[in-house]
Amino acid sequence: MLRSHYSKEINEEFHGKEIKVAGWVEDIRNLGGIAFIILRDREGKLQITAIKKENPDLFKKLVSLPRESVIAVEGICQKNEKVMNGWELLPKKLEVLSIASTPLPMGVIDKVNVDFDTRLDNRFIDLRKEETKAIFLIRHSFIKYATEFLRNKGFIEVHTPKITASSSEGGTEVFKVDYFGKDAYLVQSPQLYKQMLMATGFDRVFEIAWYFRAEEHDTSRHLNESTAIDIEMAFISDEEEVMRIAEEMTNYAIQKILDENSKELEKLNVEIDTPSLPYPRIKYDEVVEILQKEIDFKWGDDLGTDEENLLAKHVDYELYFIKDFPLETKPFYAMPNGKYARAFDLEYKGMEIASGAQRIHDYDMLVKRMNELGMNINNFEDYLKAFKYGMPPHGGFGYGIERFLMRLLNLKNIRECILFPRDRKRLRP
Ligand code: AMO
Repeated sequence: MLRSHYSKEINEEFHGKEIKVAGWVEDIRNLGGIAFIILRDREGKLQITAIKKENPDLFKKLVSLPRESVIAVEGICQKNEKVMNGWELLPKKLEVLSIASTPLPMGVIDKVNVDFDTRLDNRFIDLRKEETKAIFLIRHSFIKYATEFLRNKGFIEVHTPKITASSSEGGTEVFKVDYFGKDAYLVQSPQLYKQMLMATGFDRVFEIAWYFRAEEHDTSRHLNESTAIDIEMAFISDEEEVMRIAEEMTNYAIQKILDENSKELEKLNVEIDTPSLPYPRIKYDEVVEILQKEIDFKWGDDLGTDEENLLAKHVDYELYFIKDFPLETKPFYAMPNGKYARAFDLEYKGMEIASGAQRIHDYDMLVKRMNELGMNINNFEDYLKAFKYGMPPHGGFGYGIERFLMRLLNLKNIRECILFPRDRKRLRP
């Protein structure tokens, strides 16, 4: 065993006891007869205090290690009010597990600002930084608790194909792949599959989904490969039932993050209040009225970044829904309601983080709608078949994980929220 304890596990009972810690050499301060080594592990840091005359060989080996080398140290815990965390380790045995090359491509504790590309090029080191790591610990909590909420509400976790024969969200924004000589595509979302699953009797499903979108634009809020929490639920009477799941899931996860991630939130300098339920609902028609007071905006126009930002200035809430969109602005599968769609977007600080709808579940109506939109229904044969033999009313949403985190943590670039971002320029690492 290379490690008996993490640094943070040391407490009063450990004084005078022997333990084994392991991690990265963050810093070395050699004063000649005594040296202070900061060892960093996943949970925190610990000072190793080496005294030359007590063990000259070990001392020499320790102080000559390049920063960020990996070691395991066996030693005696000693209480010391004067050192970080109130504890130090007096080393007895040292194992060098990996020597780091020099110079490092970027520092871990240095205060100098490294540009974002250098950080992403060296993501494995960037993730050693406490602020970067904090984002992913909060991401972990968000997914853990959002899905815990869904499981508690009877949703079943599913995994649908990522390579398909047809596109789900329409448009040309698909990545084509060669599938044994046939054309195939990476899925834009699990939309078609999660709807087909509503014809099975599963009733409520969710998926941590991968979205692949060959969108050309290079913005701070778009990724070409992103992740989402997708849900679909059957036997609903309207889209409001779906919206309630979205808002309650959000509040549940935020509350848990507040309970469990105070250290990480502090590292990122973020203060959060749990929003009150229900979130306000703003109808698209009201949005038009608000926007028309300031800009040229016609009924039927899509809401872009500028419009969303402008709207946010007129709303006193951080999280709110926009609903009752013009039918034409929403995908073919959204349930019509006169000239409107039973669809909604969830906005967070002026950016769409999720969108959803009640869907068309009637086969004839769906085919009619697809024809109206000029879609080739032959490409959707398998999807449409699921509507012919018993399909209950249903609806769902897709909830962007990176978008949510970006807003929760006030981050300027969505790439901060995914380990190895894929964008127009970045296919590596
Ligand atoms: P939509 O296309 O609105 O809806 O996507 C749902 C949510 O996914 C996130 N998202 C993205 N995040 C980062 N980069 C991207 N390129 C990107 N594209 C989407 C956003 C968005 O709100 N099938 C429907 C959902 C449904 O109705 O169930 C869909 O995909 O947060």
